[in-house]
Amino acid sequence: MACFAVTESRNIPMSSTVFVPLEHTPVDAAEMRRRAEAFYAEVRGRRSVRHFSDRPVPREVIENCLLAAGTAPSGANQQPWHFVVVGDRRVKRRIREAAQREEREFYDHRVRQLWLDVLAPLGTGPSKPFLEIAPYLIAVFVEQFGLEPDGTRTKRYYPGTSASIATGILLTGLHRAGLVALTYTPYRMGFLNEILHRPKNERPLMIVVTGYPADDATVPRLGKKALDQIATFL
Ligand code: IYR
Repeated sequence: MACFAVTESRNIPMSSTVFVPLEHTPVDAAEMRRRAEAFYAEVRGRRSVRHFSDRPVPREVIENCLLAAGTAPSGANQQPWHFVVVGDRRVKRRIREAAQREEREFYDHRVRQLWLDVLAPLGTGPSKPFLEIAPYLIAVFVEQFGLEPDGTRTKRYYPGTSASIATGILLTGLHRAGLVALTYTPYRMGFLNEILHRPKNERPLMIVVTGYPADDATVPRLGKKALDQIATFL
C-alpha cells in the first residue's frame, strides 16, 4: 500500500525504501591518520601506462574491480554506467583500427598547435598498439537516458558525473590489485557503440586499458600539483 506524508497543502508519496542501520566501524584519529597516509602513498604510485605486456590477467580480478566500481554513488542511485570488458583478440583489433582512424584524423587535421604543445610531454601519437597488446580493454559507457522497451525516454540524473566517479574507483581498484591502466579517449568514440553493440542511449566515456606493464615500460616524468594548488580550506 502506498504511504503518504500529509503536509499543509498536498500529499507527498513517500518511497517504500526500507532504512537499515549504517554499518560503520569507528576509527580513532591516530589510526585514521595512518590509513589516510597509507592510502595516499598507495595511490601516488599510480601512473597512466601506454606500454603493456600481453601476459593474461585473471578475469576475477577485473570482475572484482568492476564490482568495486559499481559501489560508486550515483544520481538517484540510478547507476547509469555499463562496462564492456573486451578480451577477444579480434574485437580488440577492430577497436584499434577504428581508434587509429580517428586519431589520424585528429593528429593530421584537427589538433591545434597549442594542443600539440600540451600533449607533446606525454609522447602520444596516432599509433595505439596497446589496444591489441593489453589483455583487457574496458569500455565505459554512460547511460544518458533510460530507454523503455516501448522507446520512451526516462531521465537520468548526473549520468556523466556518476559514471566518472565509478571509473575513478575502477582505476583505483586496478592499481590496488597490482595492474596498470590507461584512461584512453579516442578523438571520437561513436565507433564503440557499433563494435560493442551498445544501444543509442549509452555514450562512450573512455576506454580503460589494463594489464601488466611491459618489462621496458616507461612513463613521462610528470609532477602533480601541491595541496595548496588543488585545495582551499576556509
Ligand atoms: N586522444 C589522443 C590525444 C590525447 C588527448 C589527451 I586530453 C591526452 O591526455 C592524451 C592524448 C591520444 O590518445 O593520442
